[in-house]
Amino acid sequence: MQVDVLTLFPEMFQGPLQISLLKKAQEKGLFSFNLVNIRDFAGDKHKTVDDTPYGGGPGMVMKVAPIVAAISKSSAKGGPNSKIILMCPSGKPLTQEKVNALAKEKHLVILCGHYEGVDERVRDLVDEEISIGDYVLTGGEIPAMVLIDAVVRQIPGVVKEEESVKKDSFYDGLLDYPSYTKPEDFCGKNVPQVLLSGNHKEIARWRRKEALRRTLERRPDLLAKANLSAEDKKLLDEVSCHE
Ligand code: 4G1
Repeated sequence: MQVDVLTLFPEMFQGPLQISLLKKAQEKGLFSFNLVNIRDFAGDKHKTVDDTPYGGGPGMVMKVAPIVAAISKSSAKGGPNSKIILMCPSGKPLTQEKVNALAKEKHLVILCGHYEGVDERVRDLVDEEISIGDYVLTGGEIPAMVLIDAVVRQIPGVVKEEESVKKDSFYDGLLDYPSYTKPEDFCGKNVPQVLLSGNHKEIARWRRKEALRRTLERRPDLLAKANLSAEDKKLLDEVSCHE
């Protein structure tokens, strides 16, 4: 997958995309990203990329022409396979379902707004508008990084064990079970006995039950949407009866 990021602040991406899993994914040739500075597409000698809003009001609006030029260049490179995404608070909420769908794309062009946002006429060139949540941010750059992180780890071969992707939170709509590593006793806080038992069937049952317990207690909204087996319902019964 090729990802073009269109932004006024390309430096913001240099850290997060060049460490850990995202770095390895690039080394394996599974993913590459290209930072495009929208300022390079400004038409005047002062490299103007923003201006005051028509109608008045505070802040600056990103100009349409430099963005259109930047998108045109990126999508020409990607041919008909380019998906143009605008990160913005009025977009569709990002979900794991959306992430999994985007992981199948060949070329993503991700546009990040800044200041008070982009000129409304930019939206005509965009395939999808996506939001990572309801809070005020200074720009779409961090949301773009969130999207890239989530999408890249769903590309086959990026995460070593296919297992670990499947076991992750939200794959089956539940939260994670509690995890422990050495030592067995930390200041009198002990690892649950079942995890030391070596009984894999019991361990799997305990983990499923704790994942269900946690989801019930913390995110009942997720539980309502999850696909639960008959066994899950039994475990859930045990959890809610013995509080
Ligand atoms: C109104 C949040 C404005 C913000 C209502 C999630 C937020 C991009 C996102 C804002 C942004 C709410 C996102 C707000 C984002 C122009 C530049 C828009 C920054 C901008 C709840 C500022 N997911 N926010 N406006 O934060 O880009 O993707």
